[in-house]
Amino acid sequence: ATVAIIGAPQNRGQPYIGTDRGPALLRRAGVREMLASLGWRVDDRGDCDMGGPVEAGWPKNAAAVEAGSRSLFEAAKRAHADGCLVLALGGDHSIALGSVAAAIASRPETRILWVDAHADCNTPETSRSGNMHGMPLGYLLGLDGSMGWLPRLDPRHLAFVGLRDVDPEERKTLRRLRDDGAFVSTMKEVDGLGIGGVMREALEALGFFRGGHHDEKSNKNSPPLHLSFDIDAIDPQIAPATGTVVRGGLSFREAHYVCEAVWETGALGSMDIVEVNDGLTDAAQAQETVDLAAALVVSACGDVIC
Ligand code: DIR
Ligand code: MN
Ligand code: MN
Ligand code: MN
Repeated sequence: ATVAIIGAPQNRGQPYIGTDRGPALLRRAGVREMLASLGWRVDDRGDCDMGGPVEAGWPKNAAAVEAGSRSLFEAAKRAHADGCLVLALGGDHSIALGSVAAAIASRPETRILWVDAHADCNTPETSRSGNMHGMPLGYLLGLDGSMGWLPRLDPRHLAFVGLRDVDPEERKTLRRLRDDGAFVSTMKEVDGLGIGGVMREALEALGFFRGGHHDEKSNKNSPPLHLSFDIDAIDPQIAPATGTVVRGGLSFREAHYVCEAVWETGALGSMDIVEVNDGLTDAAQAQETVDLAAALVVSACGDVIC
């Protein structure tokens, strides 16, 4: 089986320089070699063009973010058409506009697992920051118009894990999404149920059996799963090198468990790893975060002990 790696060095979806270095940092951390040693054929398709310069306006850098996401959309669709597991290396989370859209356009039943401290379902209207990395789900769900080329994400195909920093308007949106069939969980559920319980509920809500591909109850005919992993879902003590740190996040093991549980569905079709930024901490903290991000990718791609 082949994993296609696509770099999406976007920083225009949020205020800091540095997320654009994510793809290079993850490659340097050895993602490709680690995936190869798991038995994957690794097809690194290089980086997409992330669009033009910083612009004024609302939302901020709308043209560059849309253009960048659209070039990832096209590249990811080609990789899906080639039958690859599609791995998008961010970049800020605005790139999910492209990667999630490509997954849905390629296979409309795709389920989305959104692992993040944030709900990223603002719209230009509800956003207080104007930063588009807080809006990809708003656009994908069509909450306030959309973009002409974006396919529509069905809220019943969406699950959140790790939430803890959600704007007031987004809270209303989350309640509506939950009424419309999305699975919404926060760090409170991780505390209450443990990460095992949360992942079981999330994957069941999306229609998967946990551990299915080892069991008779197989996920063979299940829809594909897209994992969109924002590194800020993890506690900043463990993953400090990111732009919007929020205390009280996933532990090292909880983050790995999420990825292991995703792998064990046997349904992983695509993944994003986003929001790593080595420009905001000292070098050692940055490297720890990069190495963790790389390890999580490998975990989701089958690095299970037995
Ligand atoms: C906030 C922060 N909800 C916003 N979002 C972040 O700007 O819309 N997402 N940091 O990762
Ligand atoms: Mn995010
Ligand atoms: Mn459906
Ligand atoms: Mn986030």
